[in-house]
Amino acid sequence: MSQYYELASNPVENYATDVSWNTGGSLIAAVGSAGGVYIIETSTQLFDQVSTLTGSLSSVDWHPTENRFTVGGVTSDGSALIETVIPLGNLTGTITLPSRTPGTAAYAVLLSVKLADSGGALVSEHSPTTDVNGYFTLQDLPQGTYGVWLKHAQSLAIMPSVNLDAPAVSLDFGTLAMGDANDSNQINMVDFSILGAAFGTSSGQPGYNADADFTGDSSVGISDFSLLAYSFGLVGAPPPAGGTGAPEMRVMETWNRRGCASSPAPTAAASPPG
Ligand SMILES: [Ca+2]
Ligand SMILES: [Ca+2]
Repeated sequence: MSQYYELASNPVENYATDVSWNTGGSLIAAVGSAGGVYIIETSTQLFDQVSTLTGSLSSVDWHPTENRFTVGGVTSDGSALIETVIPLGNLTGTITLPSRTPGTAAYAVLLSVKLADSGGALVSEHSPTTDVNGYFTLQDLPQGTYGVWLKHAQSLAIMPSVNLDAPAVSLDFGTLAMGDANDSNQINMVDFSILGAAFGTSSGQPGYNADADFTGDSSVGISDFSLLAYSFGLVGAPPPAGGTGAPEMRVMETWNRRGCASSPAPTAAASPPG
């Protein structure tokens, strides 16, 4: 029995002239007679068009140890072409906010997200806002394995690791520990004092301080105290230190210079019986 992946969304008549598997076989890169470079996820058969090069691309080879591949061929203007392509991926994250109701405005919050490489150095910084169900997406991240440091201004930071060696990856960050009124990444007496000074007030009243409203209901009360007390004495994950992530950022710039559009949403590939 055989199976094949049809590049159904390709807007031009095209056929694959070469394919190459990455190390481990989780991804396939394919190039076509009319240009276009595709990444196919082996397990799901989802694919992304990762380049809109036009011409006749005749070869593709994954680098044996690094997450990149090289494309060779002739472009539509007749130039010989050798390009290195780093696949980009999207990360969709979800958070849970205690004592808030999904589907309400209190669930749409600004987050600080920082990617760290395997050595703990900062790669990139992001400021996504979640939707009302706690979801956010970071687009066009260079693939690889990262620590993802995530903090809400009133929560302790967490830093799970994620493997982005796929066009679209999801990560559940779990429930945030709320109670950090001064955004210090520690929940201690300082936060308790801020909450105490505003206790019993609502938005618009004297003494109200939104920094102590951990539940997002525009008032400071017992439910906010409960969240603070639950995590009192805890410290969040330290943020990635230093580094500008130069190698990764160069990849992004190269990508942009080449005029490659961001990857479209993965589309289920047809797989007729073969
Ligand atoms: Ca604090
Ligand atoms: Ca509150």
